[in-house]
Amino acid sequence: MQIRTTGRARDRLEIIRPEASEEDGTDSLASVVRRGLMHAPKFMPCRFLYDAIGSELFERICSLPEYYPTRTEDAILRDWAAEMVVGWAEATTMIELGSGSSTKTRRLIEAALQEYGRLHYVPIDVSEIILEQSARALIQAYPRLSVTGVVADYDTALRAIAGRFPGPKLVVFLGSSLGNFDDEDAVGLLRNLSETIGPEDRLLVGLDLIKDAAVLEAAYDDAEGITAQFGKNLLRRINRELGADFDLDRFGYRARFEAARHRVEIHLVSLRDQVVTIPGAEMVASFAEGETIHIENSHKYTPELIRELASRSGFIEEESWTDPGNLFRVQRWRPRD
Ligand code: AVJ
Repeated sequence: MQIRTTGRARDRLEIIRPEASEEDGTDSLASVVRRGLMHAPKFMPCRFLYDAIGSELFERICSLPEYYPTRTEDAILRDWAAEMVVGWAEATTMIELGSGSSTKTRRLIEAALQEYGRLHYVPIDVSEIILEQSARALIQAYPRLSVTGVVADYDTALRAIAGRFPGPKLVVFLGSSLGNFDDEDAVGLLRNLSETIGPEDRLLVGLDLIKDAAVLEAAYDDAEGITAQFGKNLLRRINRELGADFDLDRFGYRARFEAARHRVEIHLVSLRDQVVTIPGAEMVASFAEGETIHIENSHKYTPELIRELASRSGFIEEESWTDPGNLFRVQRWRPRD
């Protein structure tokens, strides 16, 4: 479908829902629960944290006093967005991985509209409701903006849009979202990208920097307990969707910075010996007191680690921007020729 870059708002919006291919294995919750809870040690992939309630809790996390990444990155974008989007002769397509509510991205959208007069924006997110709401708000707010929203996981989405948008592209990957991936998976995803985009295209990545462990741990275990709720919501989701009988009061929450692995590791901790029945996954899970489910990793970087990641993934760092406190870093990469 061809969409127009001016005119009535609804003519400037399309939403596509590409099917995941078999090999992308967007596994069902049941199969992931079986695999993860039978494994020793127990684990769950963090993408299951984001159901409707989880996405809402994450939005709340973003404005917590302890959770500095969102507002710090936003301040960097506020100060430098104009520099981040320059370098092309014509209007770019801006592709965003994990767009969420696109709040911070408005800085980049406004800067690009200023620079090129128009912009095509391609937000990619697994959450259809959030994607659609924010896309509607954006086209209402900016008459020279057109949007193709892609409801899919990253690999599926990138495959679906490959070759679809001619002209220069800026791919943005903000909020330290890449930090959820283990090193090898991050390199895999970035390599896929470096094969999709051309020599003139650029990648803008926001990553969280290594700092004092107490600051990092507070950011993932806030005083109000919102982040703990976000983690424990996974159990509530398994109860609801798979008919399980997790008692949330019998699980604690733990976030620790593991310096050697340069990441914050997040676990749910069984507060006693207990047995949980999960009919939808056709299993029973036993927990010893103190046993954990590893639910998330949030990787932290140094500038050297970031350059190393770029290089292993087929990119070269072109420019970078940090805040005065050196908490967070946004960098622009170009494909290595
Ligand atoms: C969405 C991966 C950027 O790691 O900081 C925040 C997720 N988890 N608090 C992060 C998260 C708990 C967040 N990312």
